[in-house]
Amino acid sequence: MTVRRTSCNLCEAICGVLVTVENGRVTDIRGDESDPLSRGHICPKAVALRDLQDDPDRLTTPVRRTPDGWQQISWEAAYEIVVGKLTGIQKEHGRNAVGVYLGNPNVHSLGALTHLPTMVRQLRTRNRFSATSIDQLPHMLASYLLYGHQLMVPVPDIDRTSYLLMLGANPLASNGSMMTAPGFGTRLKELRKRGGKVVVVDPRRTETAAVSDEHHFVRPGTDAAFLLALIHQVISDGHAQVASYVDGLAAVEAAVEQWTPERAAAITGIPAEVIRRVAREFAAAERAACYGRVGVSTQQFGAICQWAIQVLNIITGNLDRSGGTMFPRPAVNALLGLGRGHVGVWKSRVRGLPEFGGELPVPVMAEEILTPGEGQIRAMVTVAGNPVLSTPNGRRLDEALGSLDFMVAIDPYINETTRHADVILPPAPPLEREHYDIVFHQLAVRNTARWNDAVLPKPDAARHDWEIFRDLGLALVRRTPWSRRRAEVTARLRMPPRWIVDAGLRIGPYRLSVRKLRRSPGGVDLGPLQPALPAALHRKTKRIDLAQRMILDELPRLDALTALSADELLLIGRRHLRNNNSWMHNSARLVKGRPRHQLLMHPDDLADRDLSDGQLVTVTSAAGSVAVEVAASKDIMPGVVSMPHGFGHNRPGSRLTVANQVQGPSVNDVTDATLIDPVAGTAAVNGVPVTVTAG
Ligand SMILES: Nc1nc2c(c(=O)[nH]1)N[C@H]1C(S)=C(S)[C@@H](COP(=O)(O)OP(=O)(O)OC[C@H]3O[C@@H](n4cnc5c(=O)[nH]c(N)nc54)[C@H](O)[C@@H]3O)O[C@H]1N2
Ligand SMILES: Nc1nc2c(c(=O)[nH]1)N[C@H]1C(S)=C(S)[C@@H](COP(=O)(O)OP(=O)(O)OC[C@H]3O[C@@H](n4cnc5c(=O)[nH]c(N)nc54)[C@H](O)[C@@H]3O)O[C@H]1N2
Ligand code: SF4
Ligand SMILES: [Mo]
Repeated sequence: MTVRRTSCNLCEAICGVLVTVENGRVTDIRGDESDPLSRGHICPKAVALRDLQDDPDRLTTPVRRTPDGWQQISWEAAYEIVVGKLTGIQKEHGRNAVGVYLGNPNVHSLGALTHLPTMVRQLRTRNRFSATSIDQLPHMLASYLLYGHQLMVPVPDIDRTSYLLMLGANPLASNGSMMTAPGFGTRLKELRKRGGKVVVVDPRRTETAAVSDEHHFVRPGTDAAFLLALIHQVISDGHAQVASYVDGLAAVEAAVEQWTPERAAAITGIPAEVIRRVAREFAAAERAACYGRVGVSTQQFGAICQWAIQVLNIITGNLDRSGGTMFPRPAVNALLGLGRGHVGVWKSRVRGLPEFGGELPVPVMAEEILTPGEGQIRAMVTVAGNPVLSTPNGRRLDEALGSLDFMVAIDPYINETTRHADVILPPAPPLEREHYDIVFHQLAVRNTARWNDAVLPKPDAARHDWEIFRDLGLALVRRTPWSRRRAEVTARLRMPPRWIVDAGLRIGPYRLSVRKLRRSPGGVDLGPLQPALPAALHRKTKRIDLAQRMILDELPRLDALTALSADELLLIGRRHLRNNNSWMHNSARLVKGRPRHQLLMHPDDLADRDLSDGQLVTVTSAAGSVAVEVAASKDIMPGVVSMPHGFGHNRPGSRLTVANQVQGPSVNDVTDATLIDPVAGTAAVNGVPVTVTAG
């Protein structure tokens, strides 16, 4: 029996874990007390890491779809089919005829971060998509506009703050996002024990709201009005003061002039006196941080919300000071590996939505496959993604994937999306990989660093994800004429992830190396976050301009928001501690307990429609409808219903062993691909108008 150390990579909290291995099999997983960031915390998902390892559903060799079913093939044969098909289709129909979707688990895998972008670049297609545009795109846009780099994202310094204002986030279920703060519940307790205050704004009284000082219901999709009114109040109270490197306050003042707390109250449902008081408390707090996540990103005013959150922190002097919102300084600078960003350099073919950072927004993916004409997508590459369940109007995408000439999925499972693939290439599971977290140290509430050796050996016949990207990338680049670029790409693809991390550590601010980190397998503490502005800004001027035209020009759109009405019903999402997006529903250990896919609805809304708790109802939007059990809940705002995403495993051909508890429908069969935030095309899956009827 041996105990090995690694980190859990299933969410953004990157908890250190101790894995007990007996005779080559995992027998126990627990928290690693010596990790300076997670301090021993884990959640139930970590324990399911062993299920991924031993999962009978998991593919261990490439497979090819044939008329007689799935057939195992060798890696070499698989690569030959994939590269032959992709290059053939591009030759005939142009480069953009191949589309790519990169899903969430890629940001949790070192090998995907080091090798996937290089492989994708060899396809030279503009039809690139990822989970970003149904997730954190508004954060990245705000960071790009204000700080000059899409990944220069400040995080709330929750270990030192005295006032945390949280919108559209439920870290007690999600374990935190765009904010790596393992053991968030404990950190929240510590905050309140210090005399600090936590205020939650959410259309549902969430698990996080339940352990906070205050919770306010907000009508979905209207947070922008609330935030602009906070800014209005701070400025009109004379409490706004900006650092010497900040411009544009006068323009912001003019832009929010009409946004009085009274006007915002009528739209949001949050009383004017509460808005006024929260603004004053926030401005007066010794150290305050405003933070907003999925609920204020994947909605129609997501970009305005994320900009306004930054503005509120900046004008109250809380950006870049301890206890406010701060920029982490990780041992490997993730900003170097990714461009600063750009927006609107090209547009999607059918709807004309802008690219951001080289990607088009996911709400246009299905139409780009289904609409004939030059530039139509005829082949797809999906990597660690299940967009049939994860993106709006999933049924249409499902149909679109079925119409392709060719599809390859790099994924360990045959699921709702990958069942459409002609070839599936399964990577080795997380416990067989080495890991350094390039992305989430960049978003962590404390500077730490940790290298993980693989816990278990990879069988010889298996391939790591980076080896798959390397081999595909090499095969693609080999088909191009010799050039210096080709030589550089070849060298980069051949470099193992460990070398890339080592180089990043050596040139990083702490001059570390993989060898040094391996001496402290629980991780090293690099201390609390430090002020970094204005030097760290990715702008030559070293100045921040609040008056961003892209945002200010969009504010008049808010005029269309009407006062709350009694007969509207808006659908929002939710997460549960024991679910993980669209996968892991085949882990018996995780799904045990009561079903949790129900539509939550306020008892008054049920009564108004003669519906009763537990009954089967139909939820209908402009995009489609699903049948689901309804559960009465006083914790949801009247006029709002909530359903989690990632369910809908009942599609034919999916090969997952899914228990009865997780047989709910996919909420994204109801969400609408035409509902977007037009600023950057982010999918608005929160605040979808629906009706709920019996049956
Ligand atoms: N309505 C609604 N929809 C949402 C959301 C919402 O709140 N509401 N949330 C959105 C958000 S924030 C996100 S991030 C997306 C997530 O949606 P996706 O990008 O689809 O990501 P997952 O659902 O995590 O999909 C995981 C896929 O990756 C595969 N996989 C797991 N591990 C690995 C691995 O190590 N390597 C490879 N190659 N594959 C792996 C799984 O088998 C599965 O196919 O969903 C979005 N969809
Ligand atoms: N257990 C678990 N953990 C996860 C995941 C998971 O699937 N399961 N997914 C991971 C991923 S990919 C991500 S991106 C993160 C997300 O992390 P979080 O953003 O913390 O996740 P959610 O629980 O979806 O919280 C969103 C909240 O927004 C609220 N909301 C919806 N609409 C609105 C609105 O219009 N205004 C306001 N103010 N609130 C609104 C919802 O009620 C919900 O409470 O979680 C990550 N962690
Ligand atoms: S919170 Fe849970 S899922 Fe997230 S990293 Fe920690 S143990 Fe893993
Ligand atoms: Mo996400």
